[in-house]
Amino acid sequence: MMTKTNKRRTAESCRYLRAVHGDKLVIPPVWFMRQAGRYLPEYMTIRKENSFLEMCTNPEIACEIALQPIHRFSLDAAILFSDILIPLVPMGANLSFVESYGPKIVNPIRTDSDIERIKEVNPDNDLSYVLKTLILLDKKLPHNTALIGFAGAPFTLSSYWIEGKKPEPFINIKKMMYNKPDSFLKLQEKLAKMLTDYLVSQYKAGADCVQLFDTWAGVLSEYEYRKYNLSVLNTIFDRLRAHRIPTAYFVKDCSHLLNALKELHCDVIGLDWKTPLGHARSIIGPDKALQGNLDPTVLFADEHIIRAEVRRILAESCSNDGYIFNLGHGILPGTDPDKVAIVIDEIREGNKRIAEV
Ligand code: 1CP
Repeated sequence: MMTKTNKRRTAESCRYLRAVHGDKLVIPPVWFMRQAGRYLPEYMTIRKENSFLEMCTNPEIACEIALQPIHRFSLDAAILFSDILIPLVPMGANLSFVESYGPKIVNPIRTDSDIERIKEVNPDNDLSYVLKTLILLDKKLPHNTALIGFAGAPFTLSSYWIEGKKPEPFINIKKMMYNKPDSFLKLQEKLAKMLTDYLVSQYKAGADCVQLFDTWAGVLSEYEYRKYNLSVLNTIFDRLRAHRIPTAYFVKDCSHLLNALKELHCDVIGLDWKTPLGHARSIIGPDKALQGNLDPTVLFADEHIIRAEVRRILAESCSNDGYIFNLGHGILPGTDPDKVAIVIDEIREGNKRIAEV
């Protein structure tokens, strides 16, 4: 059993964890969703020699890639290098990542017997390379840099698995949800069981907090989100809370879901860029930290625009206890790393410059 329970990083040493616990910090902690990967030249150098799956399954390589943005930008948190779809492989998905196409699963889940055939996963055996990556990262990260583990949430994972590819326009998943709700819920429950075990193992291997990415759940109405998603998510968060594991949850296109998100049993809610932070705080209340929400395309604008947008978001968040700066979705391929550095500079140094004037 790969266990690392004495945490090297605590809320005392680590600004990200302080914000997760609800502390108000004058300069908020900052990290970026998808901060390792295709926009970094040092990632592309390793990528030329290896397939994406080789990179995810080799702990030394995965550790090196996760550290690349930390070395370049001194962020407040590192995130495991892996992918949300990786744990579907030991469950039985025949997954590949195809150049200029994205993920492809040639045996999608469509019928009850497909759901019956899903294999139980033992993360310590079946996903040991992920846990080894976390153990390496745990040793190498400075004490003030949090280590975030992650997984995809059940709805988002099943959207890829049922469609077999990038899920838009969500026809097959919604067809199963409407026509065979019991089968759909059975699939969600199997995923929830796997995810709970997987995230507990990630925590024991060294992660300080775990984030569930529910990228596509914004295609559900609030009614559907409550009917098909909320309680499945809360069974995961309740089990993680029983282990005292800090949890974060991100859903894109979430403006219509804020009242439901308030009811999630997690510590941090990540917001997309279309949702005003102040409005989200007024609905979600003071009990959760908020994370977000610069539009990732702002990083393609000129420097003075980027700095003004960062200041606007900081101003919106200033009354927030428990706030973590991030983008409203992942960094886009083609982003100039120097623009990422400008965002960080504005967060950390901008306040001081304004005070000096
Ligand atoms: O070809 C390559 O070089 C691989 C590109 C790549 C990378 C770098 C993929 C394929 N996944 C990843 C890593 C990854 N994915 C990370 C770790 C990197 C980091 O943040 O530092 C994380 C957290 C993810 C999460 C992920 N994967 C999400 C949720 C977050 C989000 O962006 O919404 C999703 C939806 C995926 C699916 C995925 N993985 C990769 C692709 C091309 C896709 C499909 C995206 C789509 O359907 O549009």
